[in-house]
Amino acid sequence: TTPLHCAAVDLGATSGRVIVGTWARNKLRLTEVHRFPNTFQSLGAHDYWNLPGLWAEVQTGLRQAAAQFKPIASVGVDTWGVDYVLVNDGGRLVFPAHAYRDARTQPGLKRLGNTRAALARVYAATGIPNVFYNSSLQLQEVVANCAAIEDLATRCLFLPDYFNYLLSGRMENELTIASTTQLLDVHSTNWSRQALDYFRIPAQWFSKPILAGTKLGQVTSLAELKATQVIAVPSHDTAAAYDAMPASPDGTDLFLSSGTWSLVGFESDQPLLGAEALEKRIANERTGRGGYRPLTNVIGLWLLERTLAAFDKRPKSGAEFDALAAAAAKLPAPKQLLDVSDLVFANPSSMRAAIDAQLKKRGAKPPRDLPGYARLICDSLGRGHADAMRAFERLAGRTFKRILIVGGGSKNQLLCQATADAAGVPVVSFSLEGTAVGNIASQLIALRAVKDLATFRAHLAQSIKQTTYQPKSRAQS
Ligand code: LRH
Repeated sequence: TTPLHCAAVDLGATSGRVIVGTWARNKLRLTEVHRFPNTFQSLGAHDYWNLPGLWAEVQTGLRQAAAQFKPIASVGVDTWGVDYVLVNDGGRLVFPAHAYRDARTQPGLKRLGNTRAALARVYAATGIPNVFYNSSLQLQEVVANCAAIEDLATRCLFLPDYFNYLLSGRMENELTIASTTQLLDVHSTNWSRQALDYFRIPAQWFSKPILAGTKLGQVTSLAELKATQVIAVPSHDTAAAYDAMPASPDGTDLFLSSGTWSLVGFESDQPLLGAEALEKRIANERTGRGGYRPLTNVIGLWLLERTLAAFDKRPKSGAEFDALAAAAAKLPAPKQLLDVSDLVFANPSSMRAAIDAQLKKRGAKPPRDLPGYARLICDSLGRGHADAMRAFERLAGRTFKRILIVGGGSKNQLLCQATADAAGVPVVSFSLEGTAVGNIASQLIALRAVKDLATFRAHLAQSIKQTTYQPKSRAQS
């Protein structure tokens, strides 16, 4: 059989990549053709994404893909959740793209947090808890503070929707990314009238979300790819990463997509709702097929990324990072872990100072050096992952036998071991760019090269390398 080449555009908050997946004889081979850093930038009081810069990198990557692989059958885009653009009918941006860590949502966050009845209603309607980055709070802020926006904007596109539009000329909202907004009805695949009304967001800005696998037409903006199909994939990176989990079909695997954020969750045919789920901040996001992936968002390697930035001698290569991890592993376990759910870590000017301040409050001393911080952060994240697992077990009445980990953090041995130790179950790491794999899986299914996701996962499980971290001591729950 002739190999089939699909391109995945995978944009993360700290780095982006274009990866070509080549499917032949039921095996997927990945080639990273382009990787680039990403960051938001501050201007005055606000934080913005550099969209022209990102689009230039996406084009560079896709041209590279087209030069190396002929033909590229299709392309799919996934990005981090919640961020959006507002455009007019001609697709022109009418408002700058803000980054989700911008503090502009704080008043709305507090208002909803302090109104228990409204909070419970919004949660019952959308299945999404009150988190500072929600698109609902971001859009609420624009509508409230920029009155003219309702005349200027006719459409709200979430970032993968916007890149799909730049590639194909078609404006659609895709389901998985729509499910990160806190504006989607948790019981259907439509927008929630109740949530839109509460936040005072115009309903006409959205169209009924499409499912993953929808073909959007040929690439119209790059001559080199004019025969390439644009396919809507599970365009929320976390949804794509979850699709790449070679999970056992009996539902006993907990999923951890580990990158800037740690997304801990599982797949289910029903949402997890109610007062306790809300209190545990369980987000009922969706799969590309319309099912549910209840998850909690633990702060993730953002803690480490921002702490490394504070040190001059931060590791610059994989080998240097391994040396740091080895030094950290040799240290005694920290006496006091961090409370990783503390909002002070969301976007502090100095992460190191924020960590030191929290430790001081809890009567502990700051670590002496970088390995000390790395150890403290990985152990604290491990504890955060384990706490999330226990909450899911209680609320969903399930028992998880393993934790499957993909994403950048799956290569971090310290983090994998700390998670296994805290959770008391084996952690299976696939050292895999899960988001790109899930993105490509959806394209292969849409192109009918693979029957369905279960078949894809079974093939993947056959061919993929895995490392198991056994728990060193049983966790106390
Ligand atoms: C991770 C992620 C996560 C959240 C956050 C805003 O990249 O998509 O699931 O939605 O970014």
